[in-house]
Amino acid sequence: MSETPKPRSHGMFSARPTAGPKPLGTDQAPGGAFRVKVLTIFPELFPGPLAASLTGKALAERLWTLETLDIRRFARNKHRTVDDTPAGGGPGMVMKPDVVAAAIDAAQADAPRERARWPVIYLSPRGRPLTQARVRELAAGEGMTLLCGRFEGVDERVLEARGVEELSLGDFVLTGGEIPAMALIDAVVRLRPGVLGNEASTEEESFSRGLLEHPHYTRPQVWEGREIPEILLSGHHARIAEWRRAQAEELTKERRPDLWRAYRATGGDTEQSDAKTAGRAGRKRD
Ligand code: 4GX
Repeated sequence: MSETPKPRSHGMFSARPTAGPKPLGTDQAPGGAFRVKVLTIFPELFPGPLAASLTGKALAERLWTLETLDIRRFARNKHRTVDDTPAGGGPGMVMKPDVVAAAIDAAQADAPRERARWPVIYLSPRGRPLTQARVRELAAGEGMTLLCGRFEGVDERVLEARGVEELSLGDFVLTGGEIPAMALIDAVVRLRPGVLGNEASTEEESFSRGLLEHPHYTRPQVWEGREIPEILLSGHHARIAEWRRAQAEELTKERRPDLWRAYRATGGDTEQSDAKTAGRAGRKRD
């Protein structure tokens, strides 16, 4: 006789039906809460740092919800085995496809089938690099399911069979996908309406314009003998904006030639065509 694994939610903030009428003034944000499900063998790591600061406040306000599913609960045998030795030999262990598939299926049971509205994402150094553009798309959806791998990774067949998207946070190797999952959640949740208080528009920031950010300064005016650049104290807003743009371009050119090439290829430095910048529009440097 096969017992049906009962996925227990470890999330303190999981969405659950509320009994009776809701009090006034507690309506969800427009579009509803963004729902995140995390499949992990370490559910106790969540919400972790996501419980703090802006993401934590938004979680408490139910602008987003977090549900963790312990992958081990979907293992069939007595020892709750989630991994096995790699076919073909070699070091380490591989997460079993049957166990991982059961966990994914349980997570998707009450989620939209359409992957565009609710993708299943596996965090892995083999994935396509995560971009702010993908983060924006995810934030426009209803939710996402994140699979956190440990060991040498997950059996390839489960990724194929369940249409799993593989995303990488960068060219380095961690011990598991939990920290990348938290980073992805943070990046997505901060773009949801109501999460960033009155802070700067996210359209202004790094990557939205294809450039790294200009340097920032605050008081004191002189610190350890270093002065704030004079232009920033001038009150000339147009000249300040121009200075910042030049700084952003220099930094990008020097540190991120890949971003710089893309920026130039898409005419990022010719975009502004109003009176103030028309004189330099179209001018290409380096
Ligand atoms: N960006 N990790 C995945 C398991 C694993 C090992 C090998 C596939 C191949 C990572 C990253 C990352 C650690 C998550 C290893 N999966 N995830 N895990 N870099 O390093 O996203």
